[in-house]
Amino acid sequence: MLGDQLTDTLSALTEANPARDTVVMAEVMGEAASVPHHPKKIAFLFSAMRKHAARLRMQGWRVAYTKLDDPANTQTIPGELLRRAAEHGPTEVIATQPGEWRLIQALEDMPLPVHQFADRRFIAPPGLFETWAAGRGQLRMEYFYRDMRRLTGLLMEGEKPAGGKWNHDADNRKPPPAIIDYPGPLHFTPDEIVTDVLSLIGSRFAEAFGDLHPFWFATDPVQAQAHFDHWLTHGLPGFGDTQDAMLAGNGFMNHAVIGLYLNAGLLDPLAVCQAVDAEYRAGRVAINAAEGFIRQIIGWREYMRGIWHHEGPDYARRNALNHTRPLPAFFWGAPTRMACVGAAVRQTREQAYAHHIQRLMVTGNFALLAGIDPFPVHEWYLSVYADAYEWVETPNVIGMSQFADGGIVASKPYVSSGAYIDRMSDYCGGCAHDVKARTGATACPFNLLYWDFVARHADRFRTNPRMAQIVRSWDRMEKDRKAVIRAEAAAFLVRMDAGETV
Ligand code: FAD
Ligand code: DLZ
Ligand code: SF4
Repeated sequence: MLGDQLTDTLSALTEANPARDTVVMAEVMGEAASVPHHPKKIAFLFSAMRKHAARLRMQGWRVAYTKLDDPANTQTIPGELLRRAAEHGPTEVIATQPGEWRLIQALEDMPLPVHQFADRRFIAPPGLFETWAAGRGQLRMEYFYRDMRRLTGLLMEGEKPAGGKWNHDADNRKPPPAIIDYPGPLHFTPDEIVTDVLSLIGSRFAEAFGDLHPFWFATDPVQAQAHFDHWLTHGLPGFGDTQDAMLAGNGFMNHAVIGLYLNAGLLDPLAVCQAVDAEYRAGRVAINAAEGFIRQIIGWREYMRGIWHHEGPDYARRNALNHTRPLPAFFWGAPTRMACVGAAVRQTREQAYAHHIQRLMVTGNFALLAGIDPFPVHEWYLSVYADAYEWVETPNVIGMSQFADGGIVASKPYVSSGAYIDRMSDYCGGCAHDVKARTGATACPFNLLYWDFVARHADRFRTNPRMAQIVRSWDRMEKDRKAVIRAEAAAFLVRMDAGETV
């Protein structure tokens, strides 16, 4: 049972027999250091794993649990399975398919029979996405989502969508209000188990990017549910209205901050959607809040799982736009003069969290505009967020954010100039760059790089219906102005690559 498989109804458990089988769980450097995970993420997983092991024992399971600092620890998942196999003499391993191709392969390569059962913790039954995708030219989330609404009955009135239309996203793109009522996620004081884990992680991962303290995450299903209930009452009502907005002084806005709990198995995706559906039906929240949230889970989350599985192991290495620039040091906390990027990275370092628009339209947007190699971008996202696992992170980064899959997930690249960030946040007021300046010494880098990106990829995007108009604007721009933009963008990138503070 892996660190993100902490669910009582996990397929490997329902296939197993407590009178015969041993549950193997292991804290290993092979996973903890597979990428430089944020210390809060490792502390969260190890705490939740230890508590889950204790619960399983109470339920009558025999659990062989390896702590990270156990001298006998082989420090890999296959190594621990083999060590436990030698101790307990089993004939086979029963597993739930991991959410990372590297581990699926490692289990397949074991010198023991390993049965990898489908992960049934998703709302779509195994195989549904493949059936839906078969024979389709384009795999657009919106159509998959509508089928998921029909399948689950969530926000449905008979055959029709509640509120009269399927998608209320147009109501969820408002600039930030001056005040957010929601006080943010519930904080949990570390208990004895968590405190032990924190001292282990503090000593073993002291050099890693990310602040371990203060540590406030929920680490068991009861706490995760208490946090979700708190958000349902206080956060959900404003979720739609503030969904895309960003404030320098509020990293969480009305977001649910449940990705880490859903992905590790502490919350159930269908149950959280049913709770939101009930709030809407009781008249306590507007349709744009309820629909906006439910779409993220039964739409985007399920669709991303399907894409990851459908596209296979080479997906993380896609690079449709042939971007090759190394990831700048400011992604790892080096100073930057860009207030928006600085705020998103700082919050990521402090909380192992940034909300969707910060990930997509600040850090992701910058990486795409600057032509950064998508593979290190993918490794960065996989490392720094507490909710990041390959199955959900790669379709979001390689597909949605970096357009590196050539347009499977996104019908156009998610790029914008500084104007979008200015409209949706209060970052620009405190920035050394001038968001209104398109060229010149003070020009916002997003403005320069936006047109440079359009120019570099004009041939590819001229035939894209959603990009053609922008390419035409570039084509029509005066020659001298184009030359200035391209020269200034190039000079910016040279300074950035040289490690200057930009
Ligand atoms: P909320 O905004 O409150 O949304 C509720 C839930 O909806 C989330 O917890 C999540 O389970 C689901 N959801 C929302 N958007 C998406 C999406 N695009 N894909 C899948 N599920 C979604 N999400 C991850 O779970 N893990 C990742 O590693 C991850 N990497 C991302 C990288 C990039 C570049 C981008 C643009 C998005 C990424 N996302 C990822 C999606 C999304 O940003 C996070 O799910 C969300 O920010 C988590 O915070 P929350 O729980 O407060 O979400
Ligand atoms: C992310 C992670 C980390 C940091 N550590 C462990 C670990 O020590 N033991 C474990 O079983 N799982 C860990 N995980 C989660 C796995 O990396 C995850 O199961 C795969 O990436 C598939 O999603
Ligand atoms: Fe970001 Fe540009 Fe605004 Fe500065 S001016 S915060 S770099 S968008």
